[in-house]
Amino acid sequence: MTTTTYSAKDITVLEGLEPVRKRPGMYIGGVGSSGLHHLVWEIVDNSVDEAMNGHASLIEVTLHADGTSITVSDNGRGMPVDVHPKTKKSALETIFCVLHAGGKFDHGSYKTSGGLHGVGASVVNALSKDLVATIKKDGHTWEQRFKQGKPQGPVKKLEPARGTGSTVYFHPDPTIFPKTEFDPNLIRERLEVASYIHRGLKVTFNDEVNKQKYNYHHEEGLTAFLKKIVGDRTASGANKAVHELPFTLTKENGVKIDLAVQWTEATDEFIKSYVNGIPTASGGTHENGLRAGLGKAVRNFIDTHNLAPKGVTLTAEDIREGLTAVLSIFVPEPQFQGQTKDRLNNPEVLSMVDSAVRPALEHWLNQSRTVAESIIARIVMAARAREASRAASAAVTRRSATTGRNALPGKLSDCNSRKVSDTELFIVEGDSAGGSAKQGRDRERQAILPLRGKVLNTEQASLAKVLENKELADLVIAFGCGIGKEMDVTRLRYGKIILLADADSDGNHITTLLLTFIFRHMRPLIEAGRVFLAQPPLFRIDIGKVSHWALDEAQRAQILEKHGQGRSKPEITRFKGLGEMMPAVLWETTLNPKTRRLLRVEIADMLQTDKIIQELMGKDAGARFTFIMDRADQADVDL
Ligand code: TTJ
Repeated sequence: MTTTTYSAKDITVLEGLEPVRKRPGMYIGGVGSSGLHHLVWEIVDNSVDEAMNGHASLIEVTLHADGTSITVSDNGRGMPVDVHPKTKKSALETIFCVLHAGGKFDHGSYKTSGGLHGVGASVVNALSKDLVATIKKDGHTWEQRFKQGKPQGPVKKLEPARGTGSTVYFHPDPTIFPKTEFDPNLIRERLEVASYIHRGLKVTFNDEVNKQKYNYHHEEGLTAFLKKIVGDRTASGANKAVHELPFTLTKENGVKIDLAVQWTEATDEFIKSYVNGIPTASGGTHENGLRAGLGKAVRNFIDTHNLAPKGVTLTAEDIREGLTAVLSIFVPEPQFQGQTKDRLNNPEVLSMVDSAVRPALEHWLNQSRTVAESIIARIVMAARAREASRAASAAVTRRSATTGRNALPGKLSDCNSRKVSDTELFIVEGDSAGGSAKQGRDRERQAILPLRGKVLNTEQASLAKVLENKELADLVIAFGCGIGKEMDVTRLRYGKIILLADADSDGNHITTLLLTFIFRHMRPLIEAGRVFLAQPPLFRIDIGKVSHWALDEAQRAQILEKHGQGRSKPEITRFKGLGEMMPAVLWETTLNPKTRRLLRVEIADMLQTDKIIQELMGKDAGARFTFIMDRADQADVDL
């Protein structure tokens, strides 16, 4: 890293701040929550840069009690306050008032900017109702104040001060942002991640809204991060690590690579990756380089030591099953891609990561033979489990494929239309509810599959075991798209899969079991947005001879307001069960696409979901019930 003395003359002057206030979206992506929080990342990134360059060790962030203003401070060198020869303004003022003002200190250091990031302190200033910069350097405190980006006077020299550092207080402008409340947890999490990525950095978060203080400091860096992730995923006893010490790698040659890897008993692959400190949830060339290098290292090791199993060939997925990893890289000019700009696209990065990982991992495997053997055993087990599942699911799929519709489950009342996008499969709990649904439905487009009795809890069951369960095997056949690694969403026989259960605790239980099954074994259906929850009404309101149905308390109030003023006294009953509903009423309230309300099942946060499901399905039966109920009134169901 080059160290340059940064002074006023190094700053390039570009333009003023009017364009930022006119079109904020161009600079921070939008004025919603994401844009609002960009302001925080932008300011914090400046302190992180100072720390990365070796000049600061502590960053303190305070979310003030009002929830809408923030102070960030560091113990770095302090932003320059000397006066610019051309503009006759302080360097500080230039940093905050000139768009894209950058200095020589950009060169040779990794900008934390990527995509929408790094737009500069000036953008934050332009979009803040108030901003105060306080600098300690040269034996004094210096201060300059701004409103909506405009200086309220020159930088002032205040009382004497020891030490150095920069502090910025800002309050986003409510005339720009419709909602200026920060999300404490979002900020906390980002700071925590930063403390792992920047090993040794001390970060504190003072959440004055919730009166909580957090101190983050990890000398172990990503190794500590990985330990936390594996620990979280181990919550229920499954997903344990198969070896104690992770494989770690830190390397700096053009790109800076930092990596920690551990194989676990989990059945999926879990990689968290970052580029210049920015999360890359959709992966990209860095993650692919990791996969490539890792695969080659393991294969080489297996070949060199004649460890290949008999009777089964190892696939790339077998090698990565249960793999848990954190990868952080720093590249000078990251290119981000995708709708949410969270996938790295620099092609050169793939081979850089690949060629760093392969030899290092191979060396590590050779150095730690017992560990290597546990890992290889894990991989071979994955391959054998895959073979067993494939055989089992092939048996089920064959049943549906060979004999066509004749092989469909006997209790499936199929729809007539074969135009997939038009059709819906309702999975209904119990025969009597199934009967009402069968009579009330639109036969052309709606199919009904009633489930009898309890569905198997699949959380800890192997795929082979799952398919021995008649209810679930029927479900898989009705879907027609296979299961596990063999599944193909494009073969799903219906446009929508809709779970329809009573709005009581039994109903919630069955919904939870089904969602767990789909999440574990047919996750692409959820990812493709094809899984929904139907919402049967909660209340019946009888007014005179007319019955009204309300999906929730809000609707109940609406109905009472609209129809309850007449002569007859409204009578409210809690809805008992789908089975007691007349088919026509079931159609009107729950099935009819024109009047019903559906919830689409979505996965908000994979790690969180995984953890919740494990905790709920793994052991504690009681907790399962609240799981769905708590979320039942949200617009989207976060599994
Ligand atoms: C650049 O090189 C000379 C000494 O000052 C260096 C600098 O600007 N460091 C710096 C900036 N440290 N911290 C910041 C900073 C901190 C916050 C909270 C906000 C902003 C915009 C910058």
